[in-house]
Amino acid sequence: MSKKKLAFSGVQPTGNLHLGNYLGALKNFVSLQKEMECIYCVVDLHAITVFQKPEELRNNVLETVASFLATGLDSEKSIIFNQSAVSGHAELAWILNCVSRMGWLNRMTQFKDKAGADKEKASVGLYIYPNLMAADILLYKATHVPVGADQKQHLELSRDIAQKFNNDFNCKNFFPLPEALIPKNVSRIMSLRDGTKKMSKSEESDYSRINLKDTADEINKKIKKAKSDSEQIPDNLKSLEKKPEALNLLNIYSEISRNSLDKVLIEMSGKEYSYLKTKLAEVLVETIAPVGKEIKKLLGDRSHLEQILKKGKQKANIIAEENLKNIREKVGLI
Ligand code: AQP
Repeated sequence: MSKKKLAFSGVQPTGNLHLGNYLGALKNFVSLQKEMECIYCVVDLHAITVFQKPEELRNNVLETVASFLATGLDSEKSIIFNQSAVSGHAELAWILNCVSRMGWLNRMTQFKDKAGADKEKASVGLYIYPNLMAADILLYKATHVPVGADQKQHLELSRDIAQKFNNDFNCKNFFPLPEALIPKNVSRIMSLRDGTKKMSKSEESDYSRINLKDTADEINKKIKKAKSDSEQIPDNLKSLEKKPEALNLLNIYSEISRNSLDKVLIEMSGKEYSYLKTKLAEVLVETIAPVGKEIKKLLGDRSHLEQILKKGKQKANIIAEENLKNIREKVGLI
């Protein structure tokens, strides 16, 4: 087995990227560039498992690339491309559909959440989404996958699929078992309106999230309106157990201000949440508003973004084709 470390991760072009995507995934993408070869993919085939308007999808792909660059990804260091441009993703997904088991997919909680009450009406693509995710990762024989906590179950499935493929085709260690890299305290940033739901692009209320494109004014307004708590800030985590909104704000402040949660609790204990909100808005404006400006600037030159995708596609395709050749051979495809 090759010992080379390789990171792969994907982001769906389904709307404005937000603080959850940034803290849960993108921030890690950037730091990994110093440690290993990295492949970051705009997963448009995943996006269409739920209907997307074609024109919006095209724009969202470019906007996701702009967000990658604005948060610090370097297209010289990392391979940046869109999933549908490398057909090997779809081909390997089909092969893995035949390796993966119905029982495994039936346990996936994201399908249950996204399909909602009427599962009969969900697309087949949404159901087999985790197999495509396994194909994304295994196509490059990635060893590390930086993701938020919501993707943990899918990643475990990718490992099971890799293991079963290696067993079925008698090729021990052919696919490395990919390791999830999930940040500790910010693996699941919650909605600003409901601390039991994760911050999400598809949540209807824009006040539930901080978008990377938000202006200083919008950030200030959203943090001011964020749900918190009527009591004073406690000095310990135990007292926050039943206060998910308050804990979420403290967690975000801790991460953005680069102080441990313990230190933040010492700084904040006994104070009103309005004090925390003022401080939080300050650090968020400092960190996120420049990212938003950069995204807007980058979107002014679409051909530059298209060029990055084109170059990334060429590089990704070389690795994918080489691996696919071996995969086809293992499976017995001529
Ligand atoms: N709230 C979150 N906290 C921490 N990490 C998060 N991620 C997403 N939301 C949070 C991580 O961001 C990466 C890209 O996610 P995605 O856009 O591909 O899909 P998603 O997880 O389905 O994100 P959304 O915002 O909830 O999109 P929609 O609304 O379209 O379903 C992943 O690594 C994810 O873990």
